[in-house]
Amino acid sequence: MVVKVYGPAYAACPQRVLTCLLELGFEYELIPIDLHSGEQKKPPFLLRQPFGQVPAIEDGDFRLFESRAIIRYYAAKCASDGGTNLLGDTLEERAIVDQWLEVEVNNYNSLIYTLVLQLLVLPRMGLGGDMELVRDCKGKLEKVLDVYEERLASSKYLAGERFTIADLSHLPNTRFLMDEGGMEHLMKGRKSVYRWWMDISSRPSWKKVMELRN
Ligand SMILES: N[C@@H](CCC(=O)N[C@@H](CS)C(=O)NCC(=O)O)C(=O)O
Repeated sequence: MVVKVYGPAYAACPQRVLTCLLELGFEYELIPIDLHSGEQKKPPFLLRQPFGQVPAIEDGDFRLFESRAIIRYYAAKCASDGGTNLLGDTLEERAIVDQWLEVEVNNYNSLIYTLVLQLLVLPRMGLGGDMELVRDCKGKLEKVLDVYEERLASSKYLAGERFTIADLSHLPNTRFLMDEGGMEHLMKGRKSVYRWWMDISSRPSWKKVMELRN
């Protein structure tokens, strides 16, 4: 079954899902949603995602939204079918993957979400970003990255020695820091974090998603 992914390939949350599907070898069809015209807030799309945000998927009769729920689902499906395992083998390994996925949502994404809003979205709408808030978020992000540095100094990937969806989930937001966010120095200044970024961002799945943006 071909997985229909609703959402543009340039947006971070659909990128998370596309990278996961590519890693696991699921066939997909990308159905663009025009965020600029507000298509995600209109009734046909709201039937797929009642909060008016991308991505959403349709896989036969099965529908799902929330990018991290989607990647968890496909990772579990693939692992239980004996395919690529992006989750870990034991209950404990899987719990560590979950732990870092939660860190990504609560400690990492929450700060970067605010930075993207203040530095990209509001200026594009002709509104000035709140630079005090940006400074505060950057300071908090440095502390989070210090924790990552410590972890990644003794572990190849966040959840251990293998690449998992916990690492994958960090790709879209970390690209923002490295590119238009102008915060490359925060990564480069942390040897292990930077080594990790260079590793995960060189995976063919992510490179393909970067091509799909154009
Ligand atoms: N928690 C949701 C967040 C979805 C989200 O923030 N999507 C953004 C694109 S990355 C979006 O739809 N933005 C347009 C909007 O909010 O109207 C997920 O991970 O799927």
